[in-house]
Amino acid sequence: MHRVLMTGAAGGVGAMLRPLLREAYPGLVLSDQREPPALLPGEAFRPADLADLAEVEAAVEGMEGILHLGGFSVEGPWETILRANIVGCYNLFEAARRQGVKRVVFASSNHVMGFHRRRDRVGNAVVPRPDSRYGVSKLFGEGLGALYADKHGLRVLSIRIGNVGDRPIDLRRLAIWLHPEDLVQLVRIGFEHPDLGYEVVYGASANERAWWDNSRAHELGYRPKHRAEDHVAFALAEQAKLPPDPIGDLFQGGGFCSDEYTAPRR
Ligand code: 15L
Repeated sequence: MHRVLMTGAAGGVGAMLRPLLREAYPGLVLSDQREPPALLPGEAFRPADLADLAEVEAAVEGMEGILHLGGFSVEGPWETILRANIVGCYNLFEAARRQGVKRVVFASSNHVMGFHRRRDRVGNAVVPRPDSRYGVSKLFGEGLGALYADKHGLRVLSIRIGNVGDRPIDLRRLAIWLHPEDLVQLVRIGFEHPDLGYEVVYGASANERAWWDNSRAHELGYRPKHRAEDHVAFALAEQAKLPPDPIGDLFQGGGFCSDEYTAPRR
């Protein structure tokens, strides 16, 4: 895999992955609506608005693999989610098909499963319970990935990413934290595993408090190197600064669940 495109390159996760992915894929090409800061000499950038199929096709032309981080990365108004994550994700997969791209790694999200309770341990065969329009849009992206894999032979890995960063920043993140180096390991499985057709895995480091059964990722060779528990004092100290969230604290999606919540208390 030499020609790899990363969408959403100007975003937070894109910035963390850029230097790590460049080591693995020296020909890494970056895409976003705006140019990422501090472009290095020789670092290629292709601008594209995900809502514009022609622009997306131009960006993916000649690529073998795409890491699709692009889109809107939190809850937002329907019009925003529709444009960036529904239309945008369709355009990404359709452009990949038209341009003969071989593999797509799709940045899905833990918010596909957000309304599962924290006491439950969920694998990738459990019914999704999205916690937001954003979570639903990520589920749509997973569906597109499966469709383009089954119908058009694209090889697709959907990673239900937890929370990417240098360390877990509260109690919830002790369960779902993902170090950027571990994310790169999962991305590489998506680009390099010889038998990949369509797979869904969870994007979490080696977290003792995990709510997810990530055995499929392990079967595919994932061996996370980072442990949330190594940062437990910091995460709990940060948690102590937060107010209780009677709904969010029950569910895996946290504040994404309590936001706009109008159902009876559970
Ligand atoms: C996500 O999917 C978001 O992209 C990120 O900004 C965080 O909110 C993360 O989930 C999380 O659940 O912590």
